[in-house]
Amino acid sequence: MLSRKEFLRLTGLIAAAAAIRNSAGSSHKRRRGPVVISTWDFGLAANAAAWNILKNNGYALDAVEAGVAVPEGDPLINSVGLGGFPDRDGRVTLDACIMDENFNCGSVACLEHIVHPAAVARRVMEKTPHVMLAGEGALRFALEQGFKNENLLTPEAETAWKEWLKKAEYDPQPNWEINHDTIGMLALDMQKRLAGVCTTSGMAWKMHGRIGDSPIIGAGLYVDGEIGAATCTGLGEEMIRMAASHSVVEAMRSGKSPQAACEAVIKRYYKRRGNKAHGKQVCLLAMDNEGNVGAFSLMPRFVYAITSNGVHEVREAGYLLEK
Ligand code: SD4
Repeated sequence: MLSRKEFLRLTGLIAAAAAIRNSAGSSHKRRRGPVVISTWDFGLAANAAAWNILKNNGYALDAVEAGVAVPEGDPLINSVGLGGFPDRDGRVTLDACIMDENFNCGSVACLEHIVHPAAVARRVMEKTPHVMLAGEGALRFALEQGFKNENLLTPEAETAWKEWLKKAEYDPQPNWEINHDTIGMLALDMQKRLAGVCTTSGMAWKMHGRIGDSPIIGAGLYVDGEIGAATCTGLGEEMIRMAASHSVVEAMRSGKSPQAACEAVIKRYYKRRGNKAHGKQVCLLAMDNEGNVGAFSLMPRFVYAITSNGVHEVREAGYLLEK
């Protein structure tokens, strides 16, 4: 676990990185040893948990599951797991998926009452013949698997929801507003196995039953152990339209670096969506099977956490549009 002092020192790196608008986010140097990256600065604490597994020659899949369990269990994070902001009916519904290096994958969507949806997604992958379970069926499966039924709506989230109800305006904002921030995490272990996970409470005040990109294999997450992996954060509807994570992996397959792949996918999205893309945030994070990483977003302020060689950093990604 990072101490608070260490955390503040690390997050201070954001300011330095922000000065270099388009150069950050890329690393074409070949890395040795394990690497873990995750979306946003809360990824630092998640990476630290994943790193404890990776540095001891652990499995990338175990590392990503353990990593995202940190924000999932943190009631102060309003966009993932416990304490996530609810939908417009006051229900906290979670989306998550997980994928290993060999196309094994599992997913849960619109799951209520379970703090760790990513762990449930892994059970779907390992214990069922299916890839995806949703809603009531996902909850029933989680309970059968021994997960605890808990109230995920914290007093703080309930107060925020009641405040929202006064006007009840549904206005998805880019991610520097507090209403949505997903954690997507990608890891490469010492044996060069790749894995990824994506977990979220989705957009605050969404319609009940709305499912974002985060539990959708190919949209919120995609892993191909022979090529690389990608994950996303931002407005899920936009990521689904462009099959974002799969598109990034396919761009890497065609020879692009992780950075070039993220940039190409964002540019294509913007070219095709034009004005409809304005005001919407779309953020991509990628790693190839050598541990080189890339990140790029449509609009500014996408940051991600990276840990390699035991060094934890937050970097700001390059972006296409000022606003
Ligand atoms: C969703 N993609 O449910 C998620 C939210 C998110 O930064 O990533 N926010 O649309």
